[in-house]
Amino acid sequence: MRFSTVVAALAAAPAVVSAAKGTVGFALGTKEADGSCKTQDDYEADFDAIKSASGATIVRGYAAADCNMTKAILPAAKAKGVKVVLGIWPDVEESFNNDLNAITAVAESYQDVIYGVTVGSETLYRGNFTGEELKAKIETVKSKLPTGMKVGTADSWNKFADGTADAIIGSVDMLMVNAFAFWQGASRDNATHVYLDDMYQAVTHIEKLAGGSDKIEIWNGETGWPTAVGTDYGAAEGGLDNAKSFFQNGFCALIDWGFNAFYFEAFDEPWKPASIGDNGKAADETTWGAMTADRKAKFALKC
Ligand SMILES: *[C@@H]1O[C@H](CO)[C@@H](O)[C@H](O)[C@H]1NC(C)=O
Ligand SMILES: *[C@@H]1O[C@H](CO)[C@@H](O)[C@H](O)[C@H]1NC(C)=O
Ligand SMILES: CC(=O)N[C@H]1CO[C@H](CO)[C@@H](O)[C@@H]1O
Repeated sequence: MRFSTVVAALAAAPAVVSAAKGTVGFALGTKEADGSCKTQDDYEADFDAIKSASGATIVRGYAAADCNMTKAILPAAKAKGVKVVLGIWPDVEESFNNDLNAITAVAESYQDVIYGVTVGSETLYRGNFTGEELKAKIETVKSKLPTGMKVGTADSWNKFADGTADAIIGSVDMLMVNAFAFWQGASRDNATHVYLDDMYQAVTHIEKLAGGSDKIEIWNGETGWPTAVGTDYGAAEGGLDNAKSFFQNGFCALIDWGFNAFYFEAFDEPWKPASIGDNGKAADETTWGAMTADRKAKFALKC
């Protein structure tokens, strides 16, 4: 779809756009730069930095029991007026149970701080579950949480667009659609186009199936761009200026059109080991932060 068509479609369809700007959030890791688990004080420092640089007051995590995240982050969030989307990692039974227990232990007392719960991150993309299997996990979680607490999942945009996620649509309150123009090898100049097109395809499919735009709360669950030079993927080139361009022209465009979105991620994570990317090359995942590990914004973060 042409960029102008996407923009026209977004503008013409109240289904996916509202007059108000969307909400900016950040994905947040559980570890300090040296790999130690964050404490409540560390999360409070995170929130101070995020709020002052971007104005954002919502973050999301991935595995509630990892590093005892839930215990440390919720009091910090309450103190700083921040909301948290907690995650359950359902891929293996042990983490599913640990994360779920960590949340149910505090769900009642922190109902005002927990924005919602995601069951799984890209499990369909990895082929770990079918839609039906994921649906069962989501419904189990929903049955254990206080009534009214939002439950959903996060997955790659194409798994929503191509129908892989169809089975879960009737069981979720909230969906996180991940879309990385970078991992699609988009050049800097085409990144915004690719990103908006991904979101458009996923959102239109979800809304069609759900029977309207008011049925499921949709967020862009992750997007981002690494700042290290040399971390290229096809025509997508890592670097500070390219990341800044993507944040300010791509991410903020989505926000301007009324979508809510989480930038991946708040801070660099230098402790992360190199992983092998989809192209078989070593992928450096340490520099995706909008801020450095010592919490300094790399570029202007207000949309
Ligand atoms: C989490 O806290 C418990 C005590 O409440 C402790 O035994 C455990 O080692 C902690 N786990 C991590 C990963 O920090
Ligand atoms: C830009 O992205 C769109 C959508 O993915 C694609 O169709 C188009 O070929 C790309 N253009 C360039 C110049 O790479
Ligand atoms: C249900 C299922 O397929 N679970 C698998 C998900 O992936 C992990 C590894 O990441 C396996 O250990 C699980 O068995």
